[in-house]
Amino acid sequence: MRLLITGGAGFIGSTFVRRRLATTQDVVTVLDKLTYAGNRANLAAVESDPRHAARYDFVHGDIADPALVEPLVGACDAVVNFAAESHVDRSILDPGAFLRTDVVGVHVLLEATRSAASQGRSVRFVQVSTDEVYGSIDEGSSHEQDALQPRSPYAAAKAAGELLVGAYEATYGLDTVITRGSNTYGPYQHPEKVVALFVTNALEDQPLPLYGDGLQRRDWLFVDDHADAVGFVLDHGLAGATYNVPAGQERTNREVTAAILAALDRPWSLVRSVPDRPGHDRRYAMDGSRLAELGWRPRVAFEEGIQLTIGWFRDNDAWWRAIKSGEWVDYYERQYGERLARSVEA
Ligand code: NAD
Ligand code: TDX
Repeated sequence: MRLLITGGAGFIGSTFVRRRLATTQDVVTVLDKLTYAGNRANLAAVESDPRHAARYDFVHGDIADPALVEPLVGACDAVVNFAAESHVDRSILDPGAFLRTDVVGVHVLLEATRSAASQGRSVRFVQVSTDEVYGSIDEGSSHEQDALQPRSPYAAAKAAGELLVGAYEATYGLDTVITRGSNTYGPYQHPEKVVALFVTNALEDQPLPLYGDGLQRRDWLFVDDHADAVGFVLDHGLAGATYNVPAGQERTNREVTAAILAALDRPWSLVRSVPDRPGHDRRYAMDGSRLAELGWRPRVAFEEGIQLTIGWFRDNDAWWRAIKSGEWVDYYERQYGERLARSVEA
C-alpha cells in the first residue's frame, strides 16, 4: 500500500512509521508540520537505513493546507491521521491551535479524500482518536457507542474531528475507520506528557509536579501496542467502524509516579503536589472487546513498558535535553512556575 502518514514525526506517528516500514513492503509518505512536538530526529533511524529510506518520503507541511494535501491524498491508498495538537494542558492555555489542526485539518484531509473518491479512487481514511472523547467515567468502561462527553478543549476538538469523519462516511460513502487509543507512553514521547516529564525530571533530580491528589486514573498503553493497533485497524477494520484501543493497565498517577521513582532509585520527596489541572478528568477506561473480536490485543504490561521507557530515556538524554530548551523553557514557566511556587508535600 501507499500510505500518507500525517503527524509521522510525532511520538506515536513516528513509532508507526518505523514499525510499518520494518514489517511490510508499504511505501510511506510522512506529512508533518514540525510543530514544537514534531521532531525529524524521530525518523532518523528510517532515513539512515537504505532498506527503509527507499520506500519513504518526508513532506514538511500543514494538514490544514488544501493545495498541499489534495495531491498527496490523491496519490495514496490510505491516509492515517496522527497529526494533532495533543497536549491537554496546552489546550487549556491556548485552544485556538487545537481547533485549526484537530478539526479544520481533519476536514481538509476528508475533503481531499472525497475529491479522490469522486475521481474513482477509493482512499481508506484512518482517524487516530482518543479515549478522552468519552470524558471522565467514575466506574465501568466506555463502549464505542457511548455518548461523547469531552471536557477539555483538546478532547472537544478531537471529538469534533471524529464527528466529521463519521459524517463523511455516512454522507459521501468514504471508507473510514476510527481508533480511540488510551494514554500512551514509551520512547520518543515529548517530555510535556506525564511519564516522559517525570522520568526526565527525576533523571535531573528536579521536582515532579503531581496535579491535585494524584488519584486520577489512566489506562497505560505502550506505544508499540498503540502503533500496531492502528496498523491492525488499517488492515482489518470494518468500514465505518470505531475501535477502542485500551491497554487494561489502569493505574493512579501516584502509582505511575512511584514506579518511575523506584526504577530510577529516586526519593518520593521529589514529588510535589501542585494546584490541579482545571476540569481534570478523574478516570478513563474503555472496553476493548470489539477490537479483541477483530483479532488484536495489547502485548506489553505496564511494568515491562515502563522499564523499556526509562531505559530509553536514560540512554537518549541528548534527544530529550534538546527538546527541554528553547520554547520549552517558556512553556515550563507558564505551566509550572506558579504551580511549583504554591506546591506542597505530596
Ligand atoms: P505528538 O504531539 O507527539 O505528535 C503530533 C505530530 O503532529 C507532531 O509531529 C506535529 O508536528 C504534527 N502536527 C501537528 N499539527 C500539524 C498540522 N497542522 N499538520 C501536520 N502535522 C501536524 O502526538 P502523539 O502523542 O504522537 O499523538 C498522535 C495522535 O494520537 C494524536 O492524534 C493524538 O490525539 C492521538 N492520541 C494520543 C495519545 C497519547 O497518549 N499520546 C492517546 C490517544 C490518542
Ligand atoms: O505535570 C503533570 N502532572 C500530572 O499530575 C502532567 C503533565 C500530568 N499530570 C497528570 C494529568 C493526568 O491525570 O497525569 C495524567 C496524565 O497526563 P498527560 O500525560 O498530560 O495525559 P492526559 O491528559 O491523560 O492525555 C493523554 O492521553 C490521551 C495524551 O496527552 C492525549 O494526547 C491522549 O489523547
